[in-house]
Amino acid sequence: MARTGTRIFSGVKPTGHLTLGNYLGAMRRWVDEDQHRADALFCVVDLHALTVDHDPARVRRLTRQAATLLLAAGLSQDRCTVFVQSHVDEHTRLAYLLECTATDAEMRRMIQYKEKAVRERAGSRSVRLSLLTYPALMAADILAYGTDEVPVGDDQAQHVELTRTLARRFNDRYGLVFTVPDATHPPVGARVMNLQDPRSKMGKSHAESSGIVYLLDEPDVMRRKIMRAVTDSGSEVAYDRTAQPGVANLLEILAACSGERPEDLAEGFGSYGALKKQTADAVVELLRPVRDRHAEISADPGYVEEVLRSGAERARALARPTVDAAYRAIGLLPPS
Ligand code: AQP
Repeated sequence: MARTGTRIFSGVKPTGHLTLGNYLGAMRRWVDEDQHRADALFCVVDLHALTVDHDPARVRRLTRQAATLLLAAGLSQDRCTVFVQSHVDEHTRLAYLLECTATDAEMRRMIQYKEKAVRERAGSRSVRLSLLTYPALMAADILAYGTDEVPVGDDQAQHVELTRTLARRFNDRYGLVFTVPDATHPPVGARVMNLQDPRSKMGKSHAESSGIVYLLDEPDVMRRKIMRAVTDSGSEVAYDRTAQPGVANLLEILAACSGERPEDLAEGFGSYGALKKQTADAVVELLRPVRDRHAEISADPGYVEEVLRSGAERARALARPTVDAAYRAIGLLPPS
């Protein structure tokens, strides 16, 4: 696990059960590529789950489940560092300095803030201040580790861009402390859409679950959801995201599973039914080993705890010098 030159950081929020979107957009690359080619850290970003109305016991449960799923998907503690965000104080220590670097206008421009604030208000819930400021915490998650690359789905591109802006601004004002990271996205599967509403992202925190494939859904449930996916009027299978978003989503999911191109796949189907069936089969087979391994690892909770304990210890040691340097650079007197 020695640093090879490139450092990678990414995370998942325990705001719901992890989805096919999380897997295709992020986790699969972490497992298949990132942990093998770089010094990679993967984090269950539990503090981010507190930015919207939450149930404490559920967040705890989902945090453990997300960590277990990361390991079940194939992250190995011999190859990378897996830990829980709240176990490493450096994240919140640095977040405050980045709040002092960002402007409120920058925070208010974030699409996720706008969308989630609307959702909270629609549910007659007040909008937590942390929903507005959370991109500063996300920037801290990334910058604390001298991260070069942040492998994420498309929906996180704006937050990574803000992270880059804050890193540059801090470095310009106070001296070179932070590495300016790049976001990386998968070639297909960077934005898996909701099966019932293919113009919206498949997000894990939606109340209505029929359009969302969860990694731990039973195979027959996955199949049913995909077979009932909303397609478009007409019957020709063509890859056109604007005119046929439902069909395009299925083609992209199948392409992400099979390694082919959605355009090429479209030519091989005579009906929506055949496309749905092949997509359902591919998703079930792709996720079967993850579900099986999740069951095995869950039977040994001591193993997960040990991975998270040693992961947090390593993460703390990596983050501390950078965060201390940021404290000094911004003008805070070090303790004697
Ligand atoms: N639908 C998606 N397609 C591709 N990538 C996705 N990701 C999330 N959804 C999709 C990527 O998965 C990683 C972890 O995501 P997250 O935990 O930060 O956020 P989320 O799953 O989008 O869930 P939220 O933010 O709790 O709320 P909802 O569900 O309401 O949107 C990230 O790399 C993300 O890009």
